[in-house]
Amino acid sequence: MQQFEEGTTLDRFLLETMREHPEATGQFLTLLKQVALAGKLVSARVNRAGLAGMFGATGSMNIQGEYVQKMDLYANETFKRALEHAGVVCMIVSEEEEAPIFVPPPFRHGNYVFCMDPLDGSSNIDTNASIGTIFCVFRRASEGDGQGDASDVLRSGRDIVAAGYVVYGAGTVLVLSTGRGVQGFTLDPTVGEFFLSHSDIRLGASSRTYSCNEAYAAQWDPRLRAWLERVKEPSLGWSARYIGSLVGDFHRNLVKGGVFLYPPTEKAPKGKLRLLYEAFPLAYLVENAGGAASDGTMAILDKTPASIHERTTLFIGDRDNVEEIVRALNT
Ligand code: P6P
Repeated sequence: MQQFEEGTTLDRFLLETMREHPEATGQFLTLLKQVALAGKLVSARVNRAGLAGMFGATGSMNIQGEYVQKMDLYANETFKRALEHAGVVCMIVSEEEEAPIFVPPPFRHGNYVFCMDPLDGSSNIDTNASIGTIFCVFRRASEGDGQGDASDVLRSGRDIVAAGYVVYGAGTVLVLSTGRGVQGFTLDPTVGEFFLSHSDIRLGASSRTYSCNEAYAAQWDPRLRAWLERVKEPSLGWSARYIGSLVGDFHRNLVKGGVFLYPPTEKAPKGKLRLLYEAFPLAYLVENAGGAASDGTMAILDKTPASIHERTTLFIGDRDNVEEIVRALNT
């Protein structure tokens, strides 16, 4: 794959990458550019949420039974509009909407399906912790050129053609993979452009950092508790890092190494995180960066959701660490 020097714009990177696909119609390129546009708009609003009366909850609850933050709604609408107006999708699935979203007239349908958590970790907005938009893209599987159907999203994670996230933190970074490695682009808000800042993100084989909410450890499988106690042996030199915002925790682990765990709990017996628009995208990224993602029995990307808001257990990060956890759970 062509190497790009840091400072390359996202647009040039996408154009050069698409040149490697002569059959490309330009819809894929347009889709990713629209994601970047929506990311810029959400970034601007997140960065002044406290000034624009955008802190706090709306008072309503979403399908997940979580209080919807004002910024959740803004992010959801911004990404929907950016994708619907561009004629590149035949359906959108959002954490914020119970049913799939179909492209309204007069906008055209496109060849792709977009699945997103528009603003993950949004309960952290008022604390200024990193939050983010997580997404993955499928080519449509359904016939015809009208709206999509269940076959377009209730499918294996191996069908994903692109995935990424926009993390709104100290800076705004778009991390993206189209199947050829993982690249990171940092937004320069003074010029409104994403520039290549992480040209080839690769995970090491293992790390000594774990991310989990240890308050729930008493509810875990005892074999997992035993693994956690083993890594706490002082001579091993492990450390713990946990923000409670999936994108923030994942981005740190992707850039510096680490393994994230969200096992089943009494409150979330199938795990808390959603398969289609949280675990799938991050699993696609981590595998393209040399890492691994599992639900404790199988690779996340080998799963097929039975419903669009299906939850899953998630172990994700450096390959050796994930494999060690899976072994511990299967002995
Ligand atoms: P807990 C945020 O609400 C979220 O969905 C993820 O971003 C985060 O990883 C997880 O929940 C945190 O869950 O139970 O530790 O508060």
